[in-house]
Amino acid sequence: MYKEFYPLNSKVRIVKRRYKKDASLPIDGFKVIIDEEGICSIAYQNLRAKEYAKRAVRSLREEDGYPVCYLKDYPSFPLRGIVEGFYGKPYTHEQRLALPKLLSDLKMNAYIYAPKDDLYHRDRWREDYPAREEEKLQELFLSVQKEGVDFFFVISPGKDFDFANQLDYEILLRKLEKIRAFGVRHFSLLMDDIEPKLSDKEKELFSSPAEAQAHLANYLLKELSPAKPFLFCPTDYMQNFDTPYRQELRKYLDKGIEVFWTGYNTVAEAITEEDGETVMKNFNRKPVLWDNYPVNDFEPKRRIYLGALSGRGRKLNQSHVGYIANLSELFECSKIPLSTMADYAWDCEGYCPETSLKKAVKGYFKGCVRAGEIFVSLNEATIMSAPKKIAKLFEEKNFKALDKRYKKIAWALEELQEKAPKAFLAETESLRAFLSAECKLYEAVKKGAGEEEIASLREILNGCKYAPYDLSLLAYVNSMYALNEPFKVDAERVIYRKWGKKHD
Ligand code: LTM
Repeated sequence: MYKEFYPLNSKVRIVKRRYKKDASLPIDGFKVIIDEEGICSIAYQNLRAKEYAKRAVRSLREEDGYPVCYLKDYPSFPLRGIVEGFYGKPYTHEQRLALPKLLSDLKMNAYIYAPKDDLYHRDRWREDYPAREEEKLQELFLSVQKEGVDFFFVISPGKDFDFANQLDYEILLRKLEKIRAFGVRHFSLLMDDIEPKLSDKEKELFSSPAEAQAHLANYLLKELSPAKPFLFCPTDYMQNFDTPYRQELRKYLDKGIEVFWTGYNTVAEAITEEDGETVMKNFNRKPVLWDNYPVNDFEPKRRIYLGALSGRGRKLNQSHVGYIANLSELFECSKIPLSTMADYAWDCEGYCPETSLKKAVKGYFKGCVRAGEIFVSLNEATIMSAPKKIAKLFEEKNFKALDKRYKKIAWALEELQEKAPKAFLAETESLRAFLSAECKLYEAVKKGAGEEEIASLREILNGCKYAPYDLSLLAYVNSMYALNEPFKVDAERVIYRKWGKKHD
C-alpha cells in the first residue's frame, strides 16, 4: 500500500504534529514518523505531498489510537493525471468543475485540457474564446489550482498552421499569453491526428514536418516560458519503433520539452517495458504515456470500458516521466477505470487490477456494490473480441450455467436502477436497455419463441447505442433462427487487431 511502512506493535494518541518541507524527497513524496510520545513528524516535498501525508495519517487512525510507525510514500510517475482529449461532446462546465477534487482524491496532479471538439482548441485555434467561455476556463483553472492540481491548457493548431508565416506564430503566442494572463502556467502543444505535409514555402525553411513542428514547440518554450513540464504530442505518437519523423524530432526538439506517446498503437492492449525503453531512445528522453483508456471514441464505438487498467508494464516508470489517462466522453463511467489508473500511476509495481477495481466499485456503487461488480464485469477493459467463455456455454448448451448468468444480470439491472447514482444511470441507459433486452431474448430463445418475437427484440437491440463486450447470445440466436436480418451489433464487432502486432 505504501512504498515503506513499518508499524510497531504499539498505539499512541497524537499529541503534536510537526511539518517540515523536504526538497530531497521524490516529487509529491512524503514521510511520516509517529513516535512513542505521540509526536507525528511529517516531511513533505511540496504542498500537494503535505496534503497526501495528512490523509495518510488520518487513514492510520484506529479505535485505540495511531500506530507508532515510519511511513514513506511517493508516486511511481512524477506526472499523473487525465487528459480531456477525446473526440465527441466535450464535458460540461459542471462536470469539469467536479474533476479537480476527484483528481486530488486519487493523488493525480494534472488536468490536461484538450477536448478535440472544443473549436477554439483545434479547428479555430487562431480565435480567442468568446468572453463567457473564457470566464469558464478561468473558473475551471482556479478550481483546479485550489485542489493542488496543475491545469494544462492545450492547443492543437496542426491542421492548418503555416510554419512559414511569422504571423501564425504570433497569433498562437498571443492566444496562449491571454490564457497565461489569468494564471495558467502549464501548456501543451499537440500535433496528433493531422496530415503532416509542408507547403513549398515551408519546405524552403524546414527539411521535414518534424523539424517544423519542433521549431514551433521550441519557439513557444522560449517565448511563453511555460512551467515544466511543457508537453508536446508528436504526429508519430503510436509506434514502438523508430521512424524518420522521430529521427528528425530528436534532432530538433529542445530537451526541455516532454513528449507524449500512446503505446504500440493508438489504443494499446499491452504496453511493455521493452516498448518503453525503445520509445525513450526514439525520442531521446523519457516520454509521457498518454494512455487511451477508458476513451471509447474509436471503432467499434459501442463499448463502454469499465474494467480495471491492465496490460501495462510494472516498471514503465523507469522509462517514462508521466502517466495520463484519456477519459471517455462518459464522465461518470470514466470514474471507475480512472480510479484503477490512478492506483497504477501512484504505484505501478504494486498495482493489482483486481484489488484496485474492487476498491473502485465499492467506492462508486455505494449500496449496490454486488450489482455494480456484475455490471462492470460485463464491460471489461478489452477492446478485442470477448473471451470464448460464454460462447462455449452456448456451444455446449449449458443452460444451467446460462440461466444463472441471465438471472444474475437481470437482478443486477434492477438493483442498479434503484440504487446506482443517477448520473451513471443516465449515461448507461442504452447499455442497460441492451442488457435487459438480452435477458428477454435469452428467455424467448429458451422457450422456443417464434421469429416474430425474436425479430422485435432484435429491433430493440439494434437500436441501442452501446453494447457489452460479450455477444455470444446474439451469435447463437443468429445460428438458431433463419432471421432475414442479423443482429447489427454482432456484424459490426470485429477483432480490433491481432494482439502484439507492430503498428505499421
Ligand atoms: O491519442 C491521441 C494522442 N490522439 C487521439 C485522441 O484524441 C483520441 O481520443 C484517441 C482515441 O481514439 N486517438 C487519438 O488518436
